[in-house]
Amino acid sequence: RDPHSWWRTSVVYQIYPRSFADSNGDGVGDLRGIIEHLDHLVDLGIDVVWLSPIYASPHADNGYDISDYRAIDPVFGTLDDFDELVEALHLRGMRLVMDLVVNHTSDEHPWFVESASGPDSPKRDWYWWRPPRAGRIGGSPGAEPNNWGSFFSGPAWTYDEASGEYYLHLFARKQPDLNWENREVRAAVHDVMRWWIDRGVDGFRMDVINLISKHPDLPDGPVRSGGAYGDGFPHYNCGPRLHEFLQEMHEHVLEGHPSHLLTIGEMPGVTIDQARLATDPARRELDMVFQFEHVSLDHGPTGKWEPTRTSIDRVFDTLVEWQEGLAAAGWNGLYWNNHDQPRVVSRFGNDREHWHASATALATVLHMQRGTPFVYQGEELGMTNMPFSDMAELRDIESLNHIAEAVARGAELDGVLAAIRWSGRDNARTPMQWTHGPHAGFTTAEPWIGVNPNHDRINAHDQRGVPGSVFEHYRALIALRRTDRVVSDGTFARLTTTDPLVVAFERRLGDESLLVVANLSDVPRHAVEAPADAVLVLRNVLGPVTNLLAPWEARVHRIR
Ligand code: ISL
Repeated sequence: RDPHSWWRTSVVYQIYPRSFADSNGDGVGDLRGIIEHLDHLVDLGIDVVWLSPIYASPHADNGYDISDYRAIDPVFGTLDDFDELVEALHLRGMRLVMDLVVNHTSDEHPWFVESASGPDSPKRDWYWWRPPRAGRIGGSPGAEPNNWGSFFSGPAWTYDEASGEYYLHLFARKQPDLNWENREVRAAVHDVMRWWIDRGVDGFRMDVINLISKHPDLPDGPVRSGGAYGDGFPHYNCGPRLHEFLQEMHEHVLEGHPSHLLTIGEMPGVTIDQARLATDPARRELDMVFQFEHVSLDHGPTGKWEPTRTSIDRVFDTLVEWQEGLAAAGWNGLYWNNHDQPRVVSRFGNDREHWHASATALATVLHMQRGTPFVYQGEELGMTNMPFSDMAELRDIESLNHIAEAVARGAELDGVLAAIRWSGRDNARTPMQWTHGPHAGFTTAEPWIGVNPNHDRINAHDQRGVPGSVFEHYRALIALRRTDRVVSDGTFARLTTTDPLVVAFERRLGDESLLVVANLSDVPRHAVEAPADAVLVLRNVLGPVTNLLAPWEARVHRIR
């Protein structure tokens, strides 16, 4: 096979280092903790590890605010630890993908410090500085250069007294946006990428890369009734020069590498058409993107803090649209979870009565699709959302800012907390559950965020090598992708069913095919019949195979 398309048969495991494993007893996960647990990834059959940011950072947003792109934050270890990790992964046949966070830096990055030193700074133009709105006094309410809100509450602008100007930050005020219009900025990013490639990394997951090209006029966005800010999204999502910037990066940094550097663009809000443009190999931009449609269906009209129930068949419909939309050109990044999303078994499954079956059914439906599956740490154990009961247990800046803003607006704290329990990012960030012992075996100290009390029944120790466990089901799914080319290369076709909660699809390559059938509900339902000569290759529940599917039963049949 073509050595350049290794990524088409790979499964990626995302590590959120802060919450994975603490080796030095300070309550925070670190690089040596990862090195000590590589056997877990080997057992699972992982090909690629994606590390959330480990660079020097003030940690306003847990490392997505970088103050030095060429240094490891001491809380995670040293460059020596990093080199050792790369070597250890490569030795085991795994690759490493780094998080590239270059839509913004930390406000403590020397580039921004220099830029903020005054309007004459040679780096002034590296960020988006603008005077107050005409006729307004800087720093007064409504004087911001435009009406955009930040993703993390409040306006997208912060006033700088010294220069009398504002700087743009689509995220927290400690995350100023880089100005990609400036070619020096792009060259500096390319340099950072080359530096890590020279150190042996195998690719990049690019944070909110669809936001790097802003409409240079920064126009106001529409304000929804009752809303405090305008929606700037149309002016910076997949902006005018996005594809040019991605092609330039490809040409200057990625092309000509002896193997193939894996690139994954995180693109909240991206449409199928935009994703196809970004991932069509002929256009030389990215290998795949993370889209967000299927994880936005339970957001209400004002977003994630107004969660609504969605039905799982809508979620599946959406994934099918992406399968079909990227079938001819482009490639899907497949995921249920990451460090920003609530846990899938709690969100779309049933983490009470059907915890095991729903976790494994959802895994089956995702992993049998065409694309590259991502497993987020703990997902392979069926880790669940956290029963946060008090604000003091939360750590995420997005949630904390939202509470402050909502309460100031007069909202009841209980209602706000209920929404956070459903949608909050800290659900994904509780420590990895290694054992049923103290702190789930994550640390010997007080962990930086509380451990989920259910680690007494959900943990790696009780699942690895135990037939029928969630872990072993993930292992089997990953193994099937390795051994069966129809899983990686086959076409995808949805099969119509009379029952919307029973989903079915076929993967086909030449005259081999797989039939995937799943009951995505809490009650038994009629199965889609497989041909008489079909062989059952994978199933997530025990008991005789009948024409009824048990609650959340999933079956994979091979048909020749
Ligand atoms: O979870 C979200 C907020 O509701 C998402 O919109 C998220 O902010 C978005 O997916 C971008 O995420 C990435 O960039 C952020 C960082 O906080 C996230 O952790 C990261 O994955 C800013 O760097």
